Amino acid sequence: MIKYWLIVLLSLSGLTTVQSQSKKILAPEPVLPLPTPAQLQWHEMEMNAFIHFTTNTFTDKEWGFGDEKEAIFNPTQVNTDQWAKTLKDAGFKTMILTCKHHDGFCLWPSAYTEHSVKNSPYKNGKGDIVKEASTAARKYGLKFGVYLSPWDRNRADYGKPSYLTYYRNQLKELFTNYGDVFEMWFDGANGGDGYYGGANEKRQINGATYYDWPTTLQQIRQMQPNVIFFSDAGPGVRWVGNERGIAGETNWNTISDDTLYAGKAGIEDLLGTGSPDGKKWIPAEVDVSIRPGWFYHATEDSKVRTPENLFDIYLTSVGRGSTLLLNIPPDRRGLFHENDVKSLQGFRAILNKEFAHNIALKAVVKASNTRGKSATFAAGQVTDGNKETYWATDDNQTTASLEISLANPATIKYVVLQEYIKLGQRVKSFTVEVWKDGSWQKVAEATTIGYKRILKLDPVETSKVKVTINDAKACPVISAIELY
Ligand code: FUL
Repeated sequence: MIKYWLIVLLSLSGLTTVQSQSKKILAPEPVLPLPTPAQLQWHEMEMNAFIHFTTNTFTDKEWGFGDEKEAIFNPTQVNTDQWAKTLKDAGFKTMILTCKHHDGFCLWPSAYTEHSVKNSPYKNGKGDIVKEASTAARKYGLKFGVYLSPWDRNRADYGKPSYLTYYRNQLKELFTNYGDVFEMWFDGANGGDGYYGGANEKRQINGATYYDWPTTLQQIRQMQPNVIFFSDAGPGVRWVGNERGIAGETNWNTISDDTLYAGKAGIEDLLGTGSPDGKKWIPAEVDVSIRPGWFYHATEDSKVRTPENLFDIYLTSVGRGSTLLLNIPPDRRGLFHENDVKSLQGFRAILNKEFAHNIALKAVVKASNTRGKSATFAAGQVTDGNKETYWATDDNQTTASLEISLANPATIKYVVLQEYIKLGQRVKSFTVEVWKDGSWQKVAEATTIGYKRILKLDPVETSKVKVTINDAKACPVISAIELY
């Protein structure tokens, strides 16, 4: 009787193991480290947008010196709904705004400086771009993120301890007055010449110690516990090491933070690839601009990335297990320029066309090994259209293959794979073959999968596709394979 109640209690509490006929087969042990729930959410978003807007938009600079007059910030047709709607329609999930760039001009009426929109002609000093952008983001179902440049070329006390108080006070304003902040972006540019309240000099700070980041992050977490921190070193997400839109072909979400710190030279490759034995889950974020510059310059109206180029970037970012952070800078009117909007629409059209129909959905799949021969971990879980179910092998099995049989022969251009990263990132290498002219022919070979991997093939007609995991840190755990 006692035993019976124990079993009932266990099953009610959800502690029961997975059932396979009469035998219980346990799910694989996780491979550490694991993503936090907020990081998981970040992975699932796939495409986020950056918005660079400040006095630079009006001075044609990329890095304002800090001596720009507030009067030059004069956009006459700001329409943050246009930003948000354009982004939403293109499939973006977040809007991260440069609330303050290196020049120090604040897009909101901060109580701690005169160098802000409140002294500009914009809405006669009554405007607040941070409020307008965050409100529009929410209206269109986008999350909101903030960029607050640590380097401030306007502030007289930049480099002194009092500047930290100023910086933290501003974070307090941003994290308490504008609703939920999904991501906080700390760029790595630091120190150098600037206006500095009229000093007009060069100031160097020690990037590793001056900002006392642990204290700042703790203060932010007290206001908003789930915010994702971006910096070269994380701790939420890391820089990918370049601004060209390219993640490593091998891309581990894991890295050890003692190999990193903001501004450390020569680690670009490591940032792109991560390390298989990394002690922390700090995935790479691919930040890149739709134009050559981060800010709007009329001379670059003809240099907006084409839809095809944006799609290539999608493949080298999202398609390599990363998240794309694409910058679209508003122009002097305060609108996304027509060329940028057109390009984003074209990009969306390509995505819709290329990934219109998953040929593998509900297809029959056979595995060379299935964990405990359990239906719960069976091969068919990769084609069931549900990311929460997965195929897994027995614990000692780090090599295994899946054979997908299509109902009718079809031409395949893309293979999309996903690992069930809630149990850690595992796959080190895999191969894709297709059945052609009576034999298996290799069409692709790659290393990591992670949250998502997209392989572009030379289009090939086939009725069977075989994916072989050649090596993994532990038994593979694959939640999806799609064919397009
Ligand atoms: C860098 C900055 O220096 C650039 O101006 C831009 O904001 C880029 C996204 O981050 O650190």
